[in-house]
Amino acid sequence: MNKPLQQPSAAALHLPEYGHFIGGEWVSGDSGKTIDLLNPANGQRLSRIQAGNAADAERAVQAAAKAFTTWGHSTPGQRQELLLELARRLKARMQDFALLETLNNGKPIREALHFDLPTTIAQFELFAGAAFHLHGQSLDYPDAIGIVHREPYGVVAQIIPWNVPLVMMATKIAPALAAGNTIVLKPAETVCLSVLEFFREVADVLPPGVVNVVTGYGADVGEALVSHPLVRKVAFTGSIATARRIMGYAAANVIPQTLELGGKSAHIVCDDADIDAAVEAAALSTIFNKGEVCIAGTRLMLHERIRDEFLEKLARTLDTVKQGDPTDPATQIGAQASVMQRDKVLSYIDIGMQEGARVYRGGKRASGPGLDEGNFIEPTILVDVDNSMRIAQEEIFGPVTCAITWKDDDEVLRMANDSTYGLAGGLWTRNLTRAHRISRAMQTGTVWVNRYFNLKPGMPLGGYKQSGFGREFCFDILNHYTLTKSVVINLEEGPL
Ligand code: TXE
Repeated sequence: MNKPLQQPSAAALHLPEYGHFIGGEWVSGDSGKTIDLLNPANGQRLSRIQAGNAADAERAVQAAAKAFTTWGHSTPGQRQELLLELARRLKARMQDFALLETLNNGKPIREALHFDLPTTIAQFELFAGAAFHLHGQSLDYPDAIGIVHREPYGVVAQIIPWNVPLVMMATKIAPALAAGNTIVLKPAETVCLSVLEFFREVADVLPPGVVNVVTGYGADVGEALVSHPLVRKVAFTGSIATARRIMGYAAANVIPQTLELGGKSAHIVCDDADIDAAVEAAALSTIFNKGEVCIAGTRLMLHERIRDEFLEKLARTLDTVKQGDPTDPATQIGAQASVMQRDKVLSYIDIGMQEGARVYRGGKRASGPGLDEGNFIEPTILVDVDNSMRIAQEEIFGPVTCAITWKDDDEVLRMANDSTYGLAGGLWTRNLTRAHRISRAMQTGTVWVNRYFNLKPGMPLGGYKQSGFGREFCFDILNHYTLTKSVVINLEEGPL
């Protein structure tokens, strides 16, 4: 981990100005306008992308619709081979892709290399395996045979955010491709360098039009895509506010959606927990991807008997965290992905102070050599937090952990479930009965017991309540990218 990496510099990668990727070709946008992609660690421009509009979205949807006439009849073997080749191409240039993710998003290179890239590759490998397992069904009746076919939808629109762009891209396109759909993908306008470079890398292996990428602002491209009459399904990861808009656009053609909308996850530490391990997990949950993580355990619920010891150890751990140049392999926390996101996080810390919370560690912009030009925020612990405060109810999406104290299991469960979100959660206890009882009662899509962020390929990930619907990272998502068709063949001869 501490060995210096042989990284090419951004300049050595010869980053072009990226066009839209439509019908297998790189094309300029209709508007002629571009958007700068920035390095959040120093504000410097890395590249430019097209500021797309409805005309670009139209072109991309038409290309996807045309491609579906053949890709919709592809064999499982063709789909499996394509997905494996996408994984191979990522592996072959792993360090380049990790570097691009780091440069544009601000995440530490060690995370890009050891989390983002392996997780992205795993999605392609997982769904390559699934291509042969889209089974239909047959049902026998005395007078008929019923066949349930499983068919792709057709053109799917997928809109992804900026926090883990490669992971999001793979999570969306791998199952949709495995199921035989064609795709128009819209990455986030602030962070999409790695995704565009990935399509440059794989342009020669993707049949034209099977995956199209249109860049630009959500309102300009997103609405046109989601409300297009040829689009049969939408998948989105982002904010609840934008999801509500997307649900509105999708209503025009009554099309289904898969939505992953963030969280405010409870990370519960009982008085019988392995404290040191839980402290490590809480520290990681605070700093991982600078807190721009939908599944982070941002509501740290500490039993009153261990609260003081826990906070002291957590603060000491965060004091040792190395913050700075995200491309340095020793860096553990980088820069917030955009100025907007940095300011949002700082404004929530202010809101917390007004609500009566107290800063226990951090609480402001990080300063010092190499930090002043970037969007760096100190790892922050807020204490005296009540679960009803805005800082405990709303997604801050930064390196800010809100500590809440509790006395008994019923109380902590009430608080954990008192949230409009329900994406993930954590629980630390050595008592097996308590582990089962509390995890079963938590209203959330995932609960990790005695290790946070314990993501396993194949385990469903998705939300309860306003964290959205649909389960990704697992074969269940294939049901979201396919329709069933029931064919009933009569076996009786003669008139009724
Ligand atoms: O999200 P948006 P933003 C949360 C997190 C963050 C907040 C705001 O709390 O601070 O959302 O982030 C596209 N029609 N999450 O403003 O707007 C947009 O271009 C169609 C949680 O970046 O939801 C981008 O591609 N598309 C989260 C994508 O939606 C539209 C990850 C996400 O942007 C659109 C990110 C429109 N009208 C943010 N407007 C998670 N669940 O992990 C925007 N978009």
